[in-house]
Amino acid sequence: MDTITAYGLMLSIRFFEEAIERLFLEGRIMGTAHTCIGQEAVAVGVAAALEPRDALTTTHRGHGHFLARGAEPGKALAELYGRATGYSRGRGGSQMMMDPALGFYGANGITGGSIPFATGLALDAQMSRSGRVTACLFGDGASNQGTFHESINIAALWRLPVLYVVENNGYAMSTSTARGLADARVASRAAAYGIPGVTVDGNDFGAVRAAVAAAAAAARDGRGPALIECLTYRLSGHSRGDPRVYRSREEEAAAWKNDPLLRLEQALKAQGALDDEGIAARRREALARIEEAIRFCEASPLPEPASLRDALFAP
Ligand SMILES: Cc1ncc(C[n+]2csc(CCOP(=O)(O)OP(=O)(O)O)c2C)c(N)n1
Ligand SMILES: [Mg+2]
Repeated sequence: MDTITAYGLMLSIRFFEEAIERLFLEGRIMGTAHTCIGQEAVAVGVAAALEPRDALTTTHRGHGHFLARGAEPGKALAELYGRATGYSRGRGGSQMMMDPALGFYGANGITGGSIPFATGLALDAQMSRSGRVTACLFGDGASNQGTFHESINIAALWRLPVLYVVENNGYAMSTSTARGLADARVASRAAAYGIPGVTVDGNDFGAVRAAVAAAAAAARDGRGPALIECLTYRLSGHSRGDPRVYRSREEEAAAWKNDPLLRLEQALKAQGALDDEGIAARRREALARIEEAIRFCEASPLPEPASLRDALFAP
């Protein structure tokens, strides 16, 4: 994936998430959602480093990961609208989107729940010799769950082809990492399991892609898992309606100066890859894609009541 394509994807994710926040306020979608504004470089950096045969698991904050992996914005948004055209036929909502055809095995409402799941996918890849690498995305808060330690221990022991990618966005709900992590560097925990642990600037698309690509090559080569910590910042609130009383507006203003989109725009301009007009055109195109997705959702039907019992494990 070239950098301009990556930039277009990051813009789509940003506008998708901003649209969701607006649609909630307008009462056009219901429930709740966790947006990833400020974390787009991690999503696209990871996706850009993977092959089509690889697998990805995500968290409650997973829209960006799904879009980066190639999901159609309209079908993803239709899940939040509860429409029959959604990836999970409108039954899953924000936290239950998935598409195995994209190697995207979905989100998990249980903090840390995707970590053993991804480890199992990697065990399958090893047993079937498929050459598939699984990237498991989760947050700093999830790294305090027992599943993190249990999974990494077994993956290290069995040299499973899995990459544990932690999005250290500074917060787990209202708890800052300073208050929640005994050692602020999640990557240092890799030493306990004898696997490589690296910390990268998670707002730098190129840095994330390079770290994940190197770890994926090693995992595919039978050298086992790695722990990659991407330092970023959740510019949005935790979920819908978060008044963000646990942090100051000054802290947020400083974080906006490190916005990954701004950073990539500056880099593209410095390289001469895009000028101001090129950037404005990319922004218009991405916004138009999201507006088209909204129109698609609003024109989509709700699921038929008679289909309510379809696709259940225990009908
Ligand atoms: C087992 C479990 N405990 C608590 C929660 C409530 N909860 C939802 S999101 C969240 C914070 C997760 O923080 P982090 O892993 O850093 O992800 P982020 O929200 O920052 O993306 C918590 C505690 C939950 N969903 N599952
Ligand atoms: Mg977090």
